[in-house]
Amino acid sequence: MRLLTPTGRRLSTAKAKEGLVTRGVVFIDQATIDEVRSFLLDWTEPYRHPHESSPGITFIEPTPSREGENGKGFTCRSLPLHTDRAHVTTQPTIVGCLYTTQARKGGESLLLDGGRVIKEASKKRLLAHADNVVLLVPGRPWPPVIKVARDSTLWRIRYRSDALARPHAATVRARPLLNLLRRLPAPVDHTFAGGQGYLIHNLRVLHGRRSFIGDRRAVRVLATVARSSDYAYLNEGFHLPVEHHSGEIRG
Ligand SMILES: O=C(O)CCC(=O)C(=O)O
Ligand SMILES: [Fe+2]
Repeated sequence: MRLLTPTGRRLSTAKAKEGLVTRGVVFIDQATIDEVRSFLLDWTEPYRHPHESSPGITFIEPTPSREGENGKGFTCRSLPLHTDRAHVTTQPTIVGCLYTTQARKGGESLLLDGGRVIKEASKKRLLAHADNVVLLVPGRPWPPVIKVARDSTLWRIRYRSDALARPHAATVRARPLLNLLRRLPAPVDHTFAGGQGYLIHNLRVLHGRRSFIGDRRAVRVLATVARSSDYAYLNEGFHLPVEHHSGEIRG
Protein backbone atom coordinates (compact mmCIF):
# COMPACT_ATOMS: atom_id res chain seq x y z
CA MET A 1 0.00 0.00 0.00
CA ARG A 2 1.17 3.50 -0.75
CA LEU A 3 0.15 6.37 1.50
CA LEU A 4 -0.05 9.69 -0.32
CA THR A 5 -0.91 13.34 0.07
CA PRO A 6 -3.87 14.40 -2.09
CA THR A 7 -1.34 15.68 -4.67
CA GLY A 8 0.32 12.29 -4.85
CA ARG A 9 3.39 12.82 -2.68
CA ARG A 10 4.45 9.59 -1.00
CA LEU A 11 4.21 9.48 2.80
CA SER A 12 5.80 7.21 5.37
CA THR A 13 3.45 5.64 7.92
CA ALA A 14 4.45 8.26 10.51
CA LYS A 15 3.97 11.13 8.06
CA ALA A 16 0.60 9.73 7.01
CA LYS A 17 -0.59 9.97 10.62
CA GLU A 18 0.72 13.54 10.63
CA GLY A 19 -1.21 14.13 7.40
CA LEU A 20 -4.40 13.13 9.18
CA VAL A 21 -3.51 15.64 11.87
CA THR A 22 -2.53 18.57 9.67
CA ARG A 23 -4.75 18.13 6.60
CA GLY A 24 -7.38 15.73 7.87
CA VAL A 25 -6.88 13.50 4.85
CA VAL A 26 -4.50 10.90 3.42
CA PHE A 27 -4.93 9.07 0.15
CA ILE A 28 -4.14 5.40 -0.35
CA ASP A 29 -3.11 3.54 -3.47
CA GLN A 30 -2.43 -0.10 -4.37
CA ALA A 31 -4.04 -0.97 -1.07
CA THR A 32 -5.81 -4.01 0.32
CA ILE A 33 -8.15 -3.87 3.26
CA ASP A 34 -5.66 -5.81 5.38
CA GLU A 35 -3.03 -3.15 4.71
CA VAL A 36 -5.43 -0.38 5.69
CA ARG A 37 -6.26 -2.27 8.87
CA SER A 38 -2.64 -2.81 9.66
CA PHE A 39 -1.92 0.92 9.22
CA LEU A 40 -4.60 1.54 11.88
CA LEU A 41 -3.73 -1.40 14.09
CA ASP A 42 -1.39 -0.03 16.74
CA TRP A 43 -3.06 3.35 17.36
CA THR A 44 -6.80 2.92 16.81
CA GLU A 45 -9.66 0.64 17.77
CA PRO A 46 -12.54 -0.42 15.52
CA TYR A 47 -15.67 1.71 15.76
CA ARG A 48 -18.68 -0.58 15.64
CA HIS A 49 -21.42 0.05 13.07
CA PRO A 50 -24.83 -1.64 12.78
CA HIS A 51 -24.15 -2.62 9.16
CA GLU A 52 -20.61 -3.89 9.65
CA SER A 53 -19.41 -7.29 8.48
CA SER A 54 -16.59 -7.46 11.00
CA PRO A 55 -15.57 -4.94 13.69
CA GLY A 56 -15.28 -1.54 12.03
CA ILE A 57 -15.57 -2.90 8.47
CA THR A 58 -18.59 -2.26 6.24
CA PHE A 59 -19.00 -3.15 2.58
CA ILE A 60 -20.48 -0.22 0.70
CA GLU A 61 -22.26 -1.36 -2.47
CA PRO A 62 -25.82 -1.15 -3.77
CA THR A 63 -27.82 -3.52 -1.56
CA PRO A 64 -31.61 -3.33 -2.16
CA SER A 65 -32.49 -4.87 1.22
CA ARG A 66 -30.77 -1.99 3.03
CA GLU A 67 -32.30 0.85 1.06
CA GLY A 68 -34.16 2.25 4.04
CA GLU A 69 -34.11 5.78 5.35
CA ASN A 70 -30.56 5.39 6.54
CA GLY A 71 -29.42 3.21 3.69
CA LYS A 72 -28.61 5.67 0.92
CA GLY A 73 -24.99 4.56 1.07
CA PHE A 74 -26.21 1.17 -0.13
CA THR A 75 -27.66 2.54 -3.36
CA CYS A 76 -26.16 4.08 -6.48
CA ARG A 77 -27.50 7.50 -5.55
CA SER A 78 -25.41 10.52 -4.68
CA LEU A 79 -24.53 11.10 -1.04
CA PRO A 80 -24.31 14.74 0.00
CA LEU A 81 -21.44 15.86 2.22
CA HIS A 82 -21.68 14.43 5.71
CA THR A 83 -19.91 13.29 8.83
CA ASP A 84 -20.24 9.54 9.34
CA ARG A 85 -22.65 8.75 12.22
CA ALA A 86 -23.33 12.48 12.73
CA HIS A 87 -26.69 11.71 14.33
CA VAL A 88 -25.42 9.48 17.15
CA THR A 89 -23.61 10.54 20.32
CA THR A 90 -20.09 9.55 19.39
CA GLN A 91 -18.69 9.50 15.89
CA PRO A 92 -15.86 7.43 14.47
CA THR A 93 -12.73 9.59 14.46
CA ILE A 94 -11.12 8.00 11.43
CA VAL A 95 -13.08 6.97 8.34
CA GLY A 96 -11.32 5.06 5.60
CA CYS A 97 -12.83 4.25 2.24
CA LEU A 98 -11.01 1.77 0.05
CA TYR A 99 -12.59 1.37 -3.35
CA THR A 100 -12.42 -2.11 -4.75
CA THR A 101 -14.45 -1.69 -7.95
CA GLN A 102 -14.76 1.58 -9.85
CA ALA A 103 -18.16 2.60 -11.24
CA ARG A 104 -18.67 2.53 -15.00
CA LYS A 105 -19.78 6.14 -14.81
CA GLY A 106 -19.85 8.67 -11.96
CA GLY A 107 -19.31 7.71 -8.33
CA GLU A 108 -16.60 10.32 -7.72
CA SER A 109 -15.75 10.84 -4.05
CA LEU A 110 -16.36 14.29 -2.60
CA LEU A 111 -14.29 15.79 0.19
CA LEU A 112 -14.52 19.14 1.93
CA ASP A 113 -12.31 20.37 4.75
CA GLY A 114 -14.62 21.46 7.56
CA GLY A 115 -11.75 23.64 8.79
CA ARG A 116 -12.43 25.80 5.77
CA VAL A 117 -16.10 26.15 6.73
CA ILE A 118 -15.17 27.10 10.30
CA LYS A 119 -12.65 29.67 9.03
CA GLU A 120 -15.29 31.19 6.80
CA ALA A 121 -17.76 31.37 9.70
CA SER A 122 -15.06 32.96 11.83
CA LYS A 123 -14.24 35.57 9.18
CA LYS A 124 -17.92 36.51 9.03
CA ARG A 125 -18.03 36.67 12.85
CA LEU A 126 -20.71 33.99 13.06
CA LEU A 127 -19.07 31.64 15.54
CA ALA A 128 -20.49 33.47 18.57
CA HIS A 129 -23.73 31.69 17.68
CA ALA A 130 -22.23 28.28 17.06
CA ASP A 131 -23.88 26.74 20.15
CA ASN A 132 -27.24 27.63 18.67
CA VAL A 133 -26.85 25.90 15.34
CA VAL A 134 -27.63 22.34 16.24
CA LEU A 135 -28.11 19.09 14.43
CA LEU A 136 -31.81 18.39 14.72
CA VAL A 137 -32.07 14.66 15.32
CA PRO A 138 -35.58 13.49 16.18
CA GLY A 139 -35.63 11.67 19.51
CA ARG A 140 -32.03 12.45 20.44
CA PRO A 141 -30.13 15.36 21.99
CA TRP A 142 -29.32 18.11 19.52
CA PRO A 143 -25.56 18.63 19.44
CA PRO A 144 -24.02 21.76 17.91
CA VAL A 145 -22.84 21.39 14.30
CA ILE A 146 -19.64 23.30 15.07
CA LYS A 147 -18.07 22.90 18.47
CA VAL A 148 -14.88 24.03 20.10
CA ALA A 149 -13.46 22.07 23.01
CA ARG A 150 -10.53 22.17 25.42
CA ASP A 151 -9.76 25.86 25.97
CA SER A 152 -10.97 26.83 22.52
CA THR A 153 -8.29 24.99 20.60
CA LEU A 154 -9.90 21.82 19.35
CA TRP A 155 -12.64 22.27 16.79
CA ARG A 156 -15.01 19.78 15.33
CA ILE A 157 -17.82 19.70 12.82
CA ARG A 158 -20.72 17.25 12.80
CA TYR A 159 -22.81 17.55 9.70
CA ARG A 160 -25.51 15.84 7.74
CA SER A 161 -28.61 17.16 6.11
CA ASP A 162 -31.10 14.47 5.22
CA ALA A 163 -34.11 12.60 6.59
CA LEU A 164 -32.23 11.57 9.76
CA ALA A 165 -30.76 14.88 10.84
CA ARG A 166 -30.38 18.44 9.65
CA PRO A 167 -28.87 21.68 10.92
CA HIS A 168 -31.30 23.96 12.72
CA ALA A 169 -31.00 27.48 14.16
CA ALA A 170 -32.29 27.57 17.73
CA THR A 171 -32.23 31.40 17.79
CA VAL A 172 -32.87 34.10 15.21
CA ARG A 173 -29.30 35.36 15.58
CA ALA A 174 -27.95 31.93 14.69
CA ARG A 175 -29.66 31.96 11.29
CA PRO A 176 -26.77 33.48 9.30
CA LEU A 177 -24.52 30.62 10.49
CA LEU A 178 -27.22 28.12 9.57
CA ASN A 179 -27.41 29.65 6.10
CA LEU A 180 -23.66 29.36 5.69
CA LEU A 181 -23.85 25.68 6.66
CA ARG A 182 -26.71 25.04 4.29
CA ARG A 183 -24.66 26.40 1.41
CA LEU A 184 -21.37 24.59 1.86
CA PRO A 185 -18.60 25.40 -0.61
CA ALA A 186 -18.24 23.04 -3.55
CA PRO A 187 -16.29 19.95 -2.50
CA VAL A 188 -13.23 18.69 -4.32
CA ASP A 189 -14.02 15.56 -6.31
CA HIS A 190 -11.70 12.62 -6.74
CA THR A 191 -11.92 9.58 -8.95
CA PHE A 192 -10.57 6.49 -7.25
CA ALA A 193 -9.84 3.25 -9.08
CA GLY A 194 -9.82 -0.15 -7.38
CA GLY A 195 -7.15 -0.25 -4.67
CA GLN A 196 -7.35 3.50 -4.11
CA GLY A 197 -9.21 5.61 -1.59
CA TYR A 198 -8.89 7.90 1.38
CA LEU A 199 -8.57 8.08 5.12
CA ILE A 200 -10.10 11.15 6.75
CA HIS A 201 -10.45 12.74 10.17
CA ASN A 202 -14.22 12.41 10.41
CA LEU A 203 -14.61 15.24 12.94
CA ARG A 204 -13.07 17.58 10.39
CA VAL A 205 -13.44 16.49 6.76
CA LEU A 206 -16.90 16.02 5.28
CA HIS A 207 -17.32 13.38 2.61
CA GLY A 208 -19.85 12.25 0.06
CA ARG A 209 -20.06 10.86 -3.45
CA ARG A 210 -21.71 11.43 -6.79
CA SER A 211 -24.32 9.05 -8.14
CA PHE A 212 -23.07 6.28 -10.39
CA ILE A 213 -23.88 3.65 -12.95
CA GLY A 214 -22.40 0.16 -12.88
CA ASP A 215 -20.83 -1.98 -10.25
CA ARG A 216 -19.10 0.18 -7.63
CA ARG A 217 -17.79 -1.30 -4.42
CA ALA A 218 -15.95 0.04 -1.43
CA VAL A 219 -14.85 -1.15 1.96
CA ARG A 220 -15.31 1.36 4.74
CA VAL A 221 -13.21 1.24 7.88
CA LEU A 222 -14.32 3.13 10.98
CA ALA A 223 -12.02 3.67 13.94
CA THR A 224 -11.51 5.56 17.17
CA VAL A 225 -8.01 6.60 18.20
CA ALA A 226 -6.78 4.50 21.13
CA ARG A 227 -6.61 6.35 24.43
CA SER A 228 -2.97 5.39 24.79
CA SER A 229 -2.02 7.03 21.48
CA ASP A 230 -0.40 10.46 21.19
CA TYR A 231 -3.16 11.19 18.70
CA ALA A 232 -6.02 10.45 21.13
CA TYR A 233 -7.00 14.13 21.10
CA LEU A 234 -8.23 13.63 17.54
CA ASN A 235 -11.25 11.96 19.17
CA GLU A 236 -12.21 15.45 20.37
CA GLY A 237 -11.37 17.52 17.33
CA PHE A 238 -8.61 19.21 15.33
CA HIS A 239 -6.50 22.33 15.52
CA LEU A 240 -7.47 24.93 12.95
CA PRO A 241 -4.50 25.44 10.64
CA VAL A 242 -3.02 28.90 11.08
CA GLU A 243 -2.44 29.40 7.40
CA HIS A 244 -5.18 28.00 5.24
CA HIS A 245 -4.53 28.76 1.61
CA SER A 246 -7.09 27.78 -1.00
CA GLY A 247 -8.79 25.55 1.55
CA GLU A 248 -9.04 22.78 -0.99
CA ILE A 249 -7.90 19.35 -0.05
CA ARG A 250 -4.75 19.18 -2.09
CA GLY A 251 -1.08 18.73 -1.28
O1 LIG B 1 -19.68 5.48 -1.40
C1 LIG B 1 -18.88 6.29 -0.93
O2 LIG B 1 -17.93 6.75 -1.58
C2 LIG B 1 -19.03 6.79 0.47
C3 LIG B 1 -20.16 6.11 1.23
C4 LIG B 1 -20.46 6.81 2.49
O3 LIG B 1 -19.96 7.87 2.78
C5 LIG B 1 -21.41 6.24 3.46
O4 LIG B 1 -22.07 5.23 3.15
O5 LIG B 1 -21.53 6.78 4.57
FE1 LIG C 1 -20.11 8.30 4.88
